Order: sequence, then structure tokens, then C-alpha cells
Amino acid sequence: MSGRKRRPPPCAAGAVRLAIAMVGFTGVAYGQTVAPTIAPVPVAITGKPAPAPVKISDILEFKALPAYHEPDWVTANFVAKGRLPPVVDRLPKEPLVFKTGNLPDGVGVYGDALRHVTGGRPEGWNYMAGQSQGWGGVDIGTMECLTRTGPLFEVAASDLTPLPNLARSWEWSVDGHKLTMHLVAGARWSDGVPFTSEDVMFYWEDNVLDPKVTPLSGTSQETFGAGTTLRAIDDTTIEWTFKDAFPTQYLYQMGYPDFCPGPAHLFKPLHPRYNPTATYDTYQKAVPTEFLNVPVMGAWVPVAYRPDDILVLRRNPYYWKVDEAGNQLPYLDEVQYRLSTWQARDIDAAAGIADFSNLEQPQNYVEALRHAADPTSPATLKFGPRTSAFSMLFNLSANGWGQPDARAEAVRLLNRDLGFRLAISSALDRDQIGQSLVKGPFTAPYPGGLVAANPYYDNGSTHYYPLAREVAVAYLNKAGLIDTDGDGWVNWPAGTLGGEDVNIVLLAIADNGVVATLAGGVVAQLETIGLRVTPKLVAVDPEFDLESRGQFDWLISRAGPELITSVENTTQMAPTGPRISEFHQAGSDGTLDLLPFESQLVGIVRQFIASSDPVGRTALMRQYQSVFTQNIYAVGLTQFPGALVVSKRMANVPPNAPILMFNWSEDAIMRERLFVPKDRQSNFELFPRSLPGAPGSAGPIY
Ligand code: BQZ
Repeated sequence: MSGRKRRPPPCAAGAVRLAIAMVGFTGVAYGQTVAPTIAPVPVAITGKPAPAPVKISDILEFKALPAYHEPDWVTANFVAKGRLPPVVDRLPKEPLVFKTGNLPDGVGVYGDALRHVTGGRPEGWNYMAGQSQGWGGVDIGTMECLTRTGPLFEVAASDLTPLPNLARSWEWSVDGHKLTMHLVAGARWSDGVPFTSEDVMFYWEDNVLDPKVTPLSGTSQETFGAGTTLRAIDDTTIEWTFKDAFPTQYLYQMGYPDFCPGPAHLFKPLHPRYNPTATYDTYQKAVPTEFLNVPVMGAWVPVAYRPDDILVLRRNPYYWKVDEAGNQLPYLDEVQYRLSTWQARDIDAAAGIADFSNLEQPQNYVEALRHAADPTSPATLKFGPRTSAFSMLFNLSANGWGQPDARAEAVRLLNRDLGFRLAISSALDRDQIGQSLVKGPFTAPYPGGLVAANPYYDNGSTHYYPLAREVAVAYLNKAGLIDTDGDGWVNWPAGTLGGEDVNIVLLAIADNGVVATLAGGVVAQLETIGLRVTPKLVAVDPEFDLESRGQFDWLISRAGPELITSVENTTQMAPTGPRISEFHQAGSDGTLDLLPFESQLVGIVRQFIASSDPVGRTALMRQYQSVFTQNIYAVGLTQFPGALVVSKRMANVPPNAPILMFNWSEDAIMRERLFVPKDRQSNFELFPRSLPGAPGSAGPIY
């Protein structure tokens, strides 16, 4: 990453003006490239220096231990009474063992509860068919995936590859087109049913590949490369076959949220392919949140639920992970999720009513910092890198995605015009937008594309079109978007939509205050050039309807792990398949009408995925960033850090865990290893000394 800061040459604005003059209504290519102007390198927000990176083998391994242990009350009340097998029979022959050297506070003790708050709401337990579990870490705590990525923030770049998880090991064929994976032999679901390749194949064949099922993550075959196949060799062995050789990239997609199999023994009988009375709609909704004790592979099992109030989970007696002393994990017997708001999560964690928050709403930063500065504060607060980055995305489909009407079609043609995108970028004051979220050094202009915290980020490859309203107005005039009726808003040219006012709908999923504030800022700033933008703020739920159905002109969106790390969700860096991109999917004829630079981005991403050469990969990411930002593929708005807020009660919290990098912090901090030392334990558990009951039964058992 070039640390060198280059100021744009004085003539840059003139060059941009000249370039604009070369661009017509549909013109896309500049007569000359615009000198790369780059955003100022963001001021670092640093706490303590990060600890030395580790190797994956420093974190975990799979091995048999001489003896295993569990909470005393489980032995006394369940094993001794024959209600559960001994713990050694509830574990794999070689469980996943967390190494003591990687435990910040060493081997833990059992007991107590982890108190979360979420602003989401659980829809049901069939995430394979698109149901949300209410975010906030709920799904991350119940789901386990073939590989794991969250903890990779600790891992040295030279050792960077996804952690083994349900897939404990894997090897490539000599020609690199086949990958054989070995599942954890002897692992069981929380109801004692064995986990096998049948679960993997049910997820792959009857959910990912079934065109009538859409997993919550939008996972499709293209997520693992067009034409990729998967088969089971035996109960604990699966074999992938890829078109490319050694596409090591896909190991990341085999983690959360793209490859986390659900229990086939529960869902298969509910799937239309195996149940003639079922429909795809009944399948999706067959296991509602009220269905308690749903079998999971995760550390905790849902045992109680009150809508809009609380969801409570208890330890999974068959959890297949231990510490090096042989203690079955998790240490924490209970996890609670108060079903409230994201704002409440910040406030409750700072006040000690909850134990965790990803502080990601800048409007709460100053107050939270003030709380944390008090030595008696119940929680620690640590800022990480700027990985919260927001852009405005243009719907670029001109062949019917989302069934656009005449107005929407005309807007999309504008969106596909680089000159128009340059005008929008030139009309926005990113500093003002950032400061409207929070005063101070937190925010920085975001040029779009890779965020500055991405290991592959290179300032010199990042084109940035800063505020230059005269450039914006020049383009609008050039394109014939002029206020012909004197009402203060530019009109379409006479032959388009009857010359009415241009009106662009900006979709914003207002599940937290950031998005609504950004939408307001964009609307207000574009008004200064007479461009009418109407914000459409919706709650979280319809996000996957309106957004995934392409029913928007513009969309405010947070950068996902693909722009934060490049190695996670990589296929989503460009429209590598008809249903992959957030803002450009196939039209009603099933084809993608990509612009030339988009096809270039797709090629770069595919080369990156197929490459295992670190130098080549870095060069490809620089090329990606240059093409993305020069073409203003999205209008970056602002980027800012998040802060991890965790109760001081909690031990084994990895230092410097980012709230979002390879995954959310709920995965990164490895909650199954957290514990509360005896002298800090409380009576926060709501169902102390209980275990999950039988699937579908009314609650926990004592
Ligand atoms: C973290 C995360 C854990 C989803 C969600 C939420 C949804 C999006 C995104 C974040 C929430 C929290 O993020 O904001 O801090 O706890 O849950 O899953 O924003 O609306 O659809 O992608 O992850």
C-alpha cells in the first residue's frame, strides 16, 4: 500500500471540466483520462499496537485428549441420571481443540451468561431458505460452517487461509481441479444426531442448487464458480470439482454465511422434493422462531423466545470443541438476545446492562467514549480500523431487472453514463457528510471500492472525484438536464418523459441511524445542483425484497467483507454471475448487460480467484481499484472505524478484534472461548443449570 500522499495537480479540476465536455448523454469514454486524484490518507485511529500475528496452528488443532470435562451440574443431573451419555461419548474422537497459548486469559471456568442486544428480529430457523435469525450474532452463534474466517484478523498475511471448522482438513488434487474435504468425524447436532455429509449435500443440492430456494446469504452455484460440483465420497468426506485450477479463494466462501449446513434430519422431510404435501413456501416457514430447541452445531441452542422481547439460548451438550485441558466448550452456559434496537445495544453495553456491542453508529461515539473514559465504566471500548464504509450504488441494469417503469428505465440509462456518475460524485461534499454523522477525526472521505483498511488497498490506484459543483452542473447542462420550468429542479430533455422534473428514488435500509443520515445528506447536497432525489427509507425486512429484486434507482449500502478484505465473498466484488451483484443483476431474459469496465472487473476478480501468487494478486487488486474508482462504479461517501464494546466481566476477549473484517466480531472474538472468572460471576442466567430439550419441545430441561 503506497503510504505516499499525492495531492491532485492544480489542473485536475480543469482536466475534469475538459473531460466532462467530451462526455455526451450516453458518452462513457473520456477523450483523456482524468489525472488520478486521491482522497487524503485517513488519519489513523489507533489504540494499543496490535499483538504479533499468529499461525492458524497457534489457534487450534484437532486431536484426542486423555480426558474430558463438563460443568458439574451436567454430570450430576444429566449424565449420572442416564439422561445424557458421558461427555467423552458426546464428543468427536478428535474434537477441535483451542490452544491455550492463544487464549488471552488462559483456560476458563464454566458459568454465567453473555447478554447481547439486537436490533433485528428472528423470522425463523430456516436460514438455508432465506430466514433471518435476527442478526446481532444470533446466526453466527447457532450456525457452524465448513471453514471459519472471523478470527483471521489475528493471522499473519503469509499464513492467511480460512480456519478449519466442520471441515477439519482438505487437500487439492495434483491438477488443482478437485478439493477433498474431511468432515469432523463423530460430531453431532445438539440433539445427538450425527453430523454427516448428508447435511452438507442437503444444503448444497436442495437449497443452494434448487432454483426455488434462496439462502439468506444469496448463495448460489456461482458463489463457488460456474459449473462447480460437489459430491459425498462417504459420511465424512466430500469432494469439490472446479473449472479453475487451485481456486483457493472459494475456501473463504465455505465459511459464514455461504456454507453453514442446517440439520437435514429436521428440514429434509419438510422440503417439497421429499414431501409431496409441502410447498417451497411451507418449507421456508416450516420451523418458526417459536420452534424451540432446534438442532444446531453451534455452541448454544434456542430454548426460550418472546417476540419483541427476548431470545435465550443454553449450552449445546454435544458441542464438538474443547480447550487443551479437555473442558467441553462453551464456558458460558447461556446467551441472551434482548430484541430491541441497535441504538439500545450501544447504550446498554456502555452502561453495563448488556455485555457486548459493535459500536458502529457514529452518533453514539462521543457519549460512549465519555462513558468508557470513566475508570469505573463496566465495559472496555476499543476502536479498530475504518471498516464501516458506505457508498451509493447505481442500478445499472438496462434490460429489465426489477421490472422498471419508463421513469426508472430513463434513470438507469443515466446511471450507465460515466459523465452522470462523475457529476453525482462531484456534487457531494464527503467531509460534510462524514461530519454530519459525528464531529471529530473518525470519518474520512471514501472514494469507493476497496476500503483503506483492506490489506490490498493502494492509495495510488484510487481515483477520487472530490466536490466540484461546477463540474456537476456542466455535465447536467451538457446532458440536457436543465430546469426548463423554473421550479428549481432540472427537467428531462423535451423528448424524455414529457420533459418532467427528474426524480430519482434513493433506497435506504434504515436499520440504523447511519443510513438515514447519509440519505438525508445526499438528498440535500444534490438539491444544490437542482437534482431531485427522493429518499425511500425502509425497515430491514423488505431489504431482501426491494434490493434483491432490483426495485431501486440508487441504493445506500455498507461495504461488505469483499471490499474490506478482498478474500472474503470475493465473487461479490463484481457481477460474476447473474444473481451475484447487489446493484446489477440479470434482466428478465437472464442475461447481464454489463458495461465494458464491468466486464473488465469481472475478469480481474476471476483472475484473482484463480491465482495463488501473492504478487500477482496484489497487482490484480490495484487494477481492480483503479478500474472501479476511475469509472465511479459506486459513489463512495464516508468510511469510519467501529469500536468493540465488551463488558469487563468477560475474559479471553482477543485484543484489537475489529468489529467487521473477515466477518463480524461475534465470530472474530470466538465467543465459545469467552468466560467470566468466578469472582466476577453474577446471577444473570435466566435458566440456570438447564439444558436444551428435545427439538420442538416447549423449553429447556432441568
Ligand atoms: C453485527 C451483525 C452480526 C446484515 C447486520 C444488519 C442487517 C444486515 C448485517 C452488526 C448486524 C449488526 O448487522 O449491525 O453490528 O452485530 O448484525 O450479524 O445490519 O440489517 O442485513 O448484513 O450483518
